[in-house]
Amino acid sequence: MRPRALAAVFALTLATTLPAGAADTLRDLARKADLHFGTAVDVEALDSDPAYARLLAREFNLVTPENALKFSVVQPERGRFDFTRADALVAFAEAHAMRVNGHVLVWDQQLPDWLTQGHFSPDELRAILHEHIRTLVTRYRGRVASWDVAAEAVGEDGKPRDTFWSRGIGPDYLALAFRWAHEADPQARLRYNDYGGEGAGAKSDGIYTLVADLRTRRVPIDAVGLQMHVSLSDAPRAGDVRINMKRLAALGLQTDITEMDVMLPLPASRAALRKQAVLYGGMLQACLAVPQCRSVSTWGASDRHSWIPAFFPGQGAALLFDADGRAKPAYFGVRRILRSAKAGKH
Ligand code: 9MR
Repeated sequence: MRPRALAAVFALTLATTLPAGAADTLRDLARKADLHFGTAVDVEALDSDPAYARLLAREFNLVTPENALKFSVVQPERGRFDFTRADALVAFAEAHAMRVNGHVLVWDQQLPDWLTQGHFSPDELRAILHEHIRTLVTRYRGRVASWDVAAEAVGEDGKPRDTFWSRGIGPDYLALAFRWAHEADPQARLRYNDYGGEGAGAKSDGIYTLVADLRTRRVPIDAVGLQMHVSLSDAPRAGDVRINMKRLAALGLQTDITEMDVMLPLPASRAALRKQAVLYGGMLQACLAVPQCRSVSTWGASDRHSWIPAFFPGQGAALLFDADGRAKPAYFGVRRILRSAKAGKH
């Protein structure tokens, strides 16, 4: 189906299925708190699972394609770009007044073989990356409000990671990527996005040092994304997250919680689901306490479409809705906090 036609179908299904009391959805409460509430989207499931599409449209006002804009998906052969899935998501978002976050321009995973096996010189790699960024960002100029320009470039020790791009182009690849993205869409909000550096510690300090250096060099970076893939036993303290957001804000940077999920051992017990709700609520409160924190996104909407069970066997139930789209304790907790925040600082 063509993206426009797809969008029309979604608009129709939404109009006929919104429950009573829909004004109390996450997206409406978030808007009143001057925040966006988002999710990663499995674009294939948009087609095959109408209940999933309805859930997205009802609860979220910000979407990130989970995989549709990754290098190997969008440029499977050199110079041949495939925007089928990304276009469908952008059309869906426009039909439902959602913002789109583009994900991700420079990352060292999900790279196509033609690139990783290609033995390119540094100049050739620069040209390939420049062309890739220019093509994607130009195509969605004015339609994709923010981009994850670069992701996961810092190691656990806080030092820059050795990646395909740093080896191939040299350490300046990050600054170049931000400059090229800015040239292609000067209005887009440009973000650095990483995991495991949300609170206190070496990695968080390393990310801070990296983005502070970019700011000093007048590289066009606007925001830092804190991914927040956590478990009950391994999550940062919400107070440390708030402090980290504040020091990033002092550099002139906005922040977002970009990929939150809280994995639980399966089957998830009631006690674990309650603790999960507390964790989600604490991170949302950290964001609400810092005016520069502009959005909270989960890495998926329902447990039916989540990366966790495939990557961490025996774990799952990480999101706000269960596999049947039913709201979990974490959803009600988040909603309660948003409701009380609506007259807040944002
Ligand atoms: O959820 C994504 C999964 O479907 C992909 O197979 C995987 C590939 O590595 O990437 C997952 O998303 C990642 C995101 O793009 C960047 N941050 C970490 C996310 C979870 O691995």
